[in-house]
Amino acid sequence: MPKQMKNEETTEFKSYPVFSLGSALTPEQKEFFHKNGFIHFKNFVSKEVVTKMIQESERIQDEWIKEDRKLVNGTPIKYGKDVDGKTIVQRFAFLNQFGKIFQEFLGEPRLKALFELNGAADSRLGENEKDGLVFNHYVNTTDSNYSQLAWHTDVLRDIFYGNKVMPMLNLGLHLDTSTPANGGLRLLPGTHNKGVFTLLFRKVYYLNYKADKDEVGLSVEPGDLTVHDGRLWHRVAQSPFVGEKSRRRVMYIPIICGKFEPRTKTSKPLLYQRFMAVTNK
Ligand SMILES: O=C(O)CCC(=O)C(=O)O
Ligand SMILES: [Fe+2]
Repeated sequence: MPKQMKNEETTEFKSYPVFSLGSALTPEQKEFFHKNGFIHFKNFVSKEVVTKMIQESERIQDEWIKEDRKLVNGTPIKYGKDVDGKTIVQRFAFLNQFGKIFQEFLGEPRLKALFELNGAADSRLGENEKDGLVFNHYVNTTDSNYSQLAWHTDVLRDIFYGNKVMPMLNLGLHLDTSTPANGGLRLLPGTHNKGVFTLLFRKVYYLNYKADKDEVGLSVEPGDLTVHDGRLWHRVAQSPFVGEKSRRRVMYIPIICGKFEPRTKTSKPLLYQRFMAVTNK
């Protein structure tokens, strides 16, 4: 048994309502999000689009491997091994700058309907800021180094730099079927609006992988979209399976506001990203 699995104590998972996103959010959807700090929309893109996105990610992955690419706009790329021993990219950044299908996804008008959940008038997609469109590929192999993530909030970067915590959302487009029994995203509902003490100390950042009795595990299918508040505590649980069954691919794009801080070819890795590179397993 891999040693990390001892943290998987949760056997029953709370259910939560799933919604469908039209051209505007409904009052019920807004209320659910503000209370819980997350929301799940079914079938945001079709299964056919998901298949094309995966193919396109594989084409880009092959290019990056061939050119031995280490950074995109200063953000380190994570490599790992697939079940067959082949080198794969386990975390792509700024993928939207490499494939048309990804840029088209970011242009989907319904994404704009979600800006309202962020509150700020100058909310925008972080297409060329932060890490752009991120693509995570988790798979358990005997030597996989990227199969889980410890408890954290996504706004820690602001805190790390001593900046004011700005409103931020993370949109996740799920590319594989994933149920709580197969690991995946775990959220602690309602921890996004409990003040600075909860934000800083609800868990020990990046070192704690333990299940929480109040955590919610997502049940998603390819094409589903989730939104979580940047201040919401969450983790990625390791799949108890090894091999194909453990595969989980998900893309993230943040909705951000405030000062425009684009990253370019000449950007250097941030201290924070170096820190992440050593704490992420
Ligand atoms: O892979 C996921 O679903 C979440 C990843 C995550 O929380 C992060 O990269 O900050
Ligand atoms: Fe996160």
